[in-house]
Amino acid sequence: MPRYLMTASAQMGPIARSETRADTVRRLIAMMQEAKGRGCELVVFPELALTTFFPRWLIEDEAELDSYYETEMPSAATRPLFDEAARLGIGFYLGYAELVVEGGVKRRFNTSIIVDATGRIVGKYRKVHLPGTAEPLGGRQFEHLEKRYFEPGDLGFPVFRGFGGVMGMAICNDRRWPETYRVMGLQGVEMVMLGYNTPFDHGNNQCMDSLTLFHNHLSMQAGAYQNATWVVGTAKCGNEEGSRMGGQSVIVAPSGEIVAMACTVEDEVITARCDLDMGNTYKTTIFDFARHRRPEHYRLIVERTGAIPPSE
Ligand code: ING
Repeated sequence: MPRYLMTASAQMGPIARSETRADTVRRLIAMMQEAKGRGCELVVFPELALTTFFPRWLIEDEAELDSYYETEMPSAATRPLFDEAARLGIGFYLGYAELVVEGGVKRRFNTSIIVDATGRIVGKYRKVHLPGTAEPLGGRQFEHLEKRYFEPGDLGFPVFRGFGGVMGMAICNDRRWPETYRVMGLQGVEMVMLGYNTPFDHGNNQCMDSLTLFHNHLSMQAGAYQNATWVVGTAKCGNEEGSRMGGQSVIVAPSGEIVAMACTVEDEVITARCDLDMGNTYKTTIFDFARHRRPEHYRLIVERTGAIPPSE
């Protein structure tokens, strides 16, 4: 009997700097209701889904910077999203900026959570691969200051049991790095959920920037296929405070095929019936890691090429 998981990717259009948490939570709830109405058990929201993509600006006032972070999850402003999820009986992935105080020190992370159909948080992830710079580059309309506003994630790439399978999370730039999927692939992941905010001008290089949408799908399709896992990639997109960001949210099968794709740059729900057993077709043949992978040789090969100094 296939383990079908009816899954939704809830793409968001732009979030204006002036939008409140109540505004964005209302938008998320509307898409959650549409996903449920279309029979879904899980809905994947974008990265930093509660605010505009603030790392595009140099923000020197600490109080203003702190205003983009959540100090508790759920908070009074986000509790309605959790309550509606429990009322509808649908789980969700949510990306947000996390601010915690540890030993009197503020720590800031680009974070995502998985919440089950009862409204309980069953997993948390903190973005490992932070693109951009810590200091402004200047000379461009928008910065990309994630290294200034977040620490690299300290939770690794864990997987979580839920929704009848093995679930994993990533965030935006993580999807470009094969290690992201492989660390979860080695843990038997069956679905990787991720949100992204991907501006078209990041590379400041016309050739590279013209391939933004291609590289978006290439990264997720490769990760899905090479680790025999579903990948759900959900954009926040459109013209957000003058910064144009790519959409084309997708649901990718373990075969690497795109089975659903958004076609607007607005709030848009796409859905797919995901057979969580589909990955086994690959995990027991061409990507049977036990039979075919040779980790003991990889280090030897790398050492011989000098990429990693030979171990003493
Ligand atoms: N954004 C972008 C991403 O990795 C980027 C940064 C854009 C990198 C385009 C390379 C090319 O999709 C975030 N938030 O990581």
